Amino acid sequence: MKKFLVSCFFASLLFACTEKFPVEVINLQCENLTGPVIDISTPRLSWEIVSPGRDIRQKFYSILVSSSLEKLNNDEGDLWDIRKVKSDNSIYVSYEGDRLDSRREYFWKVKVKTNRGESEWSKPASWTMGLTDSKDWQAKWTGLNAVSERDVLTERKTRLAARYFRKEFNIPKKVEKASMYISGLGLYEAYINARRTGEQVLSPTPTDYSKAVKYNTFDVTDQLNEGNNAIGVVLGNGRFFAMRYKRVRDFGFPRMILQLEIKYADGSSETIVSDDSWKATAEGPILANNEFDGEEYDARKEFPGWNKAGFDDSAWSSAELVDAPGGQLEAQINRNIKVMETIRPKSVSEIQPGIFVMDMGQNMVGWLRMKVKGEAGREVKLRFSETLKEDGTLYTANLRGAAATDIYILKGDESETWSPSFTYHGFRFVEISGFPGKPAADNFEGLVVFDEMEATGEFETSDKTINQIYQNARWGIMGNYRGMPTDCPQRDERMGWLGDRAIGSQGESFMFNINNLYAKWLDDIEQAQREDGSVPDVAPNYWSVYSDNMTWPGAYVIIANMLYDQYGDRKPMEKHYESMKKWIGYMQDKYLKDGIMTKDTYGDWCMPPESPELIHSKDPARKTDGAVLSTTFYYRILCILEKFAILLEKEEDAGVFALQAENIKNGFNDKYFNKDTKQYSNNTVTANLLPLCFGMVPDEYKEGVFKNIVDKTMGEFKGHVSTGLVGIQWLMRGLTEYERPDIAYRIATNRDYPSWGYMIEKGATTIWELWNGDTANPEMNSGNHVMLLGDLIVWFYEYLAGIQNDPNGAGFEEIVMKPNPVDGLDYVKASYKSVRGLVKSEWTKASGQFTWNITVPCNSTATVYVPITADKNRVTESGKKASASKGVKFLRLTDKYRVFRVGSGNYSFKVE
Ligand code: RAM
Repeated sequence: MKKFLVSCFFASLLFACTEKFPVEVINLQCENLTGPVIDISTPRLSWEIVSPGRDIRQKFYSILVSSSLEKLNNDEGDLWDIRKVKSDNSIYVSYEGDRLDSRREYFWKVKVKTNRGESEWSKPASWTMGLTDSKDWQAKWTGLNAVSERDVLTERKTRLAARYFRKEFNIPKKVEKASMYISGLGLYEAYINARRTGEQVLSPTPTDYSKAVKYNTFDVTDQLNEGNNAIGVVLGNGRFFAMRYKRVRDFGFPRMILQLEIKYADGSSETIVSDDSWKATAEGPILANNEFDGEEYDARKEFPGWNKAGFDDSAWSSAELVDAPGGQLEAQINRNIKVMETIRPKSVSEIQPGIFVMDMGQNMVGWLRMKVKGEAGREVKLRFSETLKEDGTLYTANLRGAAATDIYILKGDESETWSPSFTYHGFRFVEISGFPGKPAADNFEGLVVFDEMEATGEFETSDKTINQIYQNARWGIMGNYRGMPTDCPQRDERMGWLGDRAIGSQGESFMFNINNLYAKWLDDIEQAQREDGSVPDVAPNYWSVYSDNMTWPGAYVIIANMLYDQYGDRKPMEKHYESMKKWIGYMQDKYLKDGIMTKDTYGDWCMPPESPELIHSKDPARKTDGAVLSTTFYYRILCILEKFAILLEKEEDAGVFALQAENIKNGFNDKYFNKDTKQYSNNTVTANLLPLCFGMVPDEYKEGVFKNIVDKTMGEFKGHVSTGLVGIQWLMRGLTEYERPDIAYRIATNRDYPSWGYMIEKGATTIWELWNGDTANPEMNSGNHVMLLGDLIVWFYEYLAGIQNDPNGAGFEEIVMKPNPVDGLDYVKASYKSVRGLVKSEWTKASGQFTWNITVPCNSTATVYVPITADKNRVTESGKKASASKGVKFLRLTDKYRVFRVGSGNYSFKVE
């Protein structure tokens, strides 16, 4: 004690004697997941530290990994035992213990020592290894290649009945543990003894099945009985069997691989595998299923008891051994899709005798659950649409070739409840016909489906338009997750377009924990890369679009960068570095001419056109030159690649990228910049904005270039957006960085055309594909696209609330908290669950006083910009002069902010 006091005394000569606080380690994650099944030999472990104290920083960590919970509880880390490792790192610590075996569950815990106290061991967590070796798979790819009578396989249309498979087996003794590994392509539903396995829908996650196939793992111990048992599997088309023969990629008839491993209490084991001993049929109730067209279900064709033991399957044929799809079998670590919410319809009205239109009140993605009672053979038809025509009937022109129709044929039971298995719709309205009697809202429920990812952000302001836009964006974003980010959920497209998600993904990262989903998408992109280096515009490449440009494929690099910045995850950049380099080399060789990246495909896609019915502007004065887009993006991508090369310690590459960037900047400025007018190219907002935001504009011209952006926006466009998908990715941040958050705020709150608020005025509950989505040609006017959000959500969190990962660091280790309290906003409340824990920012402006409560997670520090004005600049924290408050260090004064540095903890600032 005496010794401690003495050292404390000496330490206090340097800084105040360190106060101790309780510290706890929580939220243990392996590969970003709680309790996952993985097949990665060096999984990465992360944890969070919580404490009521301020300025808590990790100094040491200890990790134990054990082969049993018992051992772990006895502090016996028989696989990995590392104690007191001097490190401040609490995320993505690579496992370096003994070899991990297939099928085993591993238990782990963490303990940390911080600058202000030590934690106890955390609660135990675990992960399970999947089948890590291809030899572990004894199961065979099994299918049914026959075409049933109702199947249609023409160029423009495909219709295929679902395939049903069953297998009975006997369990003679007590089961200790049973695990089921399954991949059913395109989609599967599995049952054991009539009970559904897992809650997932539309699974497994979609891939290029010739390159990778994801399997799911379930602990099914509870589903087995002693005696006779049965497994039943239903296969739907998903993205495997082509939804259209023309244009959409086809992988063949549905097939599956399933392995059920049973460990008995007496130590013996047994494995049930998919093979030709199974029985199969395509004559079941799902007559047709197709994500574009819907599902047809004849309840009279159900076979009661088919997924239980004892069913007479003599009419079924033998399942066939089929070719493997070719892709590597891997444990799926991006989450499966699930029914995440249910909503009640708002109204049902009869628009013609026997024809009803139901309004869900929200443009949603998923399907209906219907309760119905009527005579056998009656056909209820459900047609889906996003909007209505003026006469109250469905507007389906924008669905293009997608039939988006479900059909249910009644079996005549007392009460029948049905929802489809292998389709989904993007809809707000449903036309119901054939319903026995009058359907009521009570007969239906809307099941909202998307990838089961943790919601990480909350955002609210005093502005109703902003709040509604945020909600519309949220519905659009979640509705377009389908194991990949899709462009739209309703028409015959639903593809993973790269360009739509470049900066948008950063905004999404505030709302959902998208790390594993986007890491998987980068794999999809890599798998779609051509031998010569070309990266497609769509991945997985169910549509083959290799048009070579910078703005769409560039998302490959931009998203890897987002995963590093937002999550501190180096793996995506490491894993994809070589393919990115190959891609940029390919583009250089083919399209770099005289210092300009010449190739572009889409322009500033979907900018507001000059007349309402147009999809794309024809006016050369409004359109940004393609080479301006591709060259600026090329420059930006070189800068990111240089950053990657530095982080990966590839100095030579870093030098090359830096030099290339410098050259392209000069070439670009020579060709496109007019020093007299301070304009780039034809002076569109996008043409000036991109070089400005990317750092290509010489310092002395920055102001002039920005003035052109302001003049154009406020003059010709009267305070409205004038960009498409490309410019919008930087617009809100660009305006704010150059001190005009008021214009960004105006753009965000406009209610007239073109704006997100205009969409709301016109009844939108999601975000449209086109600014003029209400008047344009229906060929391309989805009501649920997220690409025009650009950097809006990023701006909400980083600039309105002021929660931003410090661009010099990664994963919110250093946080920049810099709100922009624009005139018109009274409050902003936001929270974000970062990889290091909760970050919060809540500010209010009332009676001339600015109050700001913030939370900084343990093991992070924040640079805090407290907004001041000429007459209001006295800053307090928890009632004390801020610079004198504990844990708060004054850094500097700017004309708009008093800047402090704080450690973790809760702070309450006031400016008077
Ligand atoms: C359309 C989609 C998509 C876009 C491409 C270029 O098919 O709307 O969102 O990225 O075009």
